[in-house]
Amino acid sequence: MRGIKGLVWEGSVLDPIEGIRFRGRTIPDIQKELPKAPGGEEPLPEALFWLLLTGEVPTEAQTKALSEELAARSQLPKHVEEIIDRSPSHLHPMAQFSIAVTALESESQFAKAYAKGVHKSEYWKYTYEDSIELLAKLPTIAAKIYRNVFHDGKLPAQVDGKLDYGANLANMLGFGGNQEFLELMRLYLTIHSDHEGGNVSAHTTHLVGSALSSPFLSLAAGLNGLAGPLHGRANQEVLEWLFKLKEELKGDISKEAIEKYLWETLNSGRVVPGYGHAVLRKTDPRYTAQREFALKHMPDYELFKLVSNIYEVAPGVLTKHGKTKNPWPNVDSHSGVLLQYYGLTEESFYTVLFGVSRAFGVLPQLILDRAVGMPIERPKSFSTEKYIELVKNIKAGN
Ligand code: HAX
Repeated sequence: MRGIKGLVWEGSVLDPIEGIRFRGRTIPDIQKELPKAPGGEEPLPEALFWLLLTGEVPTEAQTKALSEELAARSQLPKHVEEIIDRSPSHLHPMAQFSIAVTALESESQFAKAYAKGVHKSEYWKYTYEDSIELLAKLPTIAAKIYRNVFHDGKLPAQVDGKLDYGANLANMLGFGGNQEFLELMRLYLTIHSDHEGGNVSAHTTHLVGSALSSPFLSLAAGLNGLAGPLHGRANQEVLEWLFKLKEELKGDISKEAIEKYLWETLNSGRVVPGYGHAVLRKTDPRYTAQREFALKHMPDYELFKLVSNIYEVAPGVLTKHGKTKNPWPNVDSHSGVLLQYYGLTEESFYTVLFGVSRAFGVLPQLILDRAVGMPIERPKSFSTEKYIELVKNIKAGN
């Protein structure tokens, strides 16, 4: 269905050359226009949620009120905590994340209101309530999974009602002492949020939501799609691929050695993770924003230099290979390196952070879908045999 225009999505539009615009604003625009934390430089994701939902940039006071509301609603129900704590550590963090979000269904005001027979003109209000509740709880879920799987199972900090969303997430993960990491979280959560409606996670959330499943069930479905290696898990794949490259090249990260490794990947029938895109035909501006962050905060970091060298070689190799329509890097090519630098080295966790962010993009649309009474999504399908018949008829001029 590549290129078929068949969805309505208000929050963002993706231009193949220019990249993403959130309600008409580029990434540099939102970096400039959205409210920041005191002393901070990067935009706050909760301000982006406001923008995506309403089309308006919130004031600092409005953003602060939203940060406070999200912090106040961050506590998990006991059964969700228990489900996370009982998950075995070999269960992928994204599977744990999806299970925990599904288990929040018990809290759904929408599901309860629907069961009571509330009028459909009211659906959006309950969807809004559920969405705020869900966003509020995601950092605690993510941090619990991270601390359980990779550390001692204890949260090093509780949510602080005075802090913004990114800061609370960073604190609970255990990186609270580092102001640069806090800034990275704010930037990361903002730029990974929305990428128009047709990508797997956004489309799935919208599709499942169209059956009037609650925001909890709808987002969980989207997260399951985000967990795929061709979508959000590409950020994990990139790191694994980089480490193998480093091992095989034994420290030689010259362009010639990288080129040889790229060909080995392609000739073995695998994709080069972090490169290519279904819509983009240029370097992803989300890649560029992260590259600029790296140039500012870690210009001499070895892994960043490696990513930069690959950036100089891979587009040429992929063009020569001749398959991919877009030989340029996407968002996932860069995100993991930044996290590695600050000590968040467990790459199988990275897609969870992407998932927290993606909620900021897909939930506003779910609220709007309910507000305008979007119908259930149900495209028509045919068997291959029927398609052959249709094509034959077209060829015969019938
Ligand atoms: N390396 C090798 N081959 C690639 C490639 C890559 N990075 N990107 C595309 N191709 C191949 C495709 O596999 C396809 O080959 P076949 O004809 O043999 O099936 C061919 O080029 C044409 O594909 P395309 O039209 O250019 O790309 P698609 O729209 O089908 O797929 C993908 C887009 C992003 C899935 C694809 O480019 C890819 O697999 N990239 C690597 C994985 C990745 O980085 N995914 C993250 C994308 C961003 C995102 O969603 N983040 O969450």
